[in-house]
Amino acid sequence: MSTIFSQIVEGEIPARIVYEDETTVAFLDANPLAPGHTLVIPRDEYERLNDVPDDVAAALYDTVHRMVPAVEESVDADATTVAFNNGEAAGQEVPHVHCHIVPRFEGDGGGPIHAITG
Ligand code: D5M
Repeated sequence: MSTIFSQIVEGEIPARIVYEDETTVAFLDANPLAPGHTLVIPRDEYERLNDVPDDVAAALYDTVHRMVPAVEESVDADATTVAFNNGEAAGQEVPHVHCHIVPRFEGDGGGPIHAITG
């Protein structure tokens, strides 16, 4: 049974994809904590960060690194919270590694985000 994110990668369910390459895909979170909340995933399904091979981890970081300024610019954010929920006890609901890029705004009252979850 493939994860909901694999179904997005395969085009089986719709998503607002904002970037994709050979190894990674970025799309808007369906339950955003702020406008522009974006998820970055490897195309292949790995449950946890430690399951991700080095080359895929490097590609994932590269995409996050590109997407952070693009996301900030797209919604005129002052900053971003960039985080992984890595494991169920940390609030990971979808067992397919994903990096949250959450736009932050001066005075948004969020403080440091301890748990990023939909
Ligand atoms: O975060 C899982 C995130 O995935 C949560 O913020 C909602 C988002 N989500 C769930 N289903 C979809 C679809 N179909 N499209 C876009 N975004 C989705 P976690 O860290 O696992 O709690």
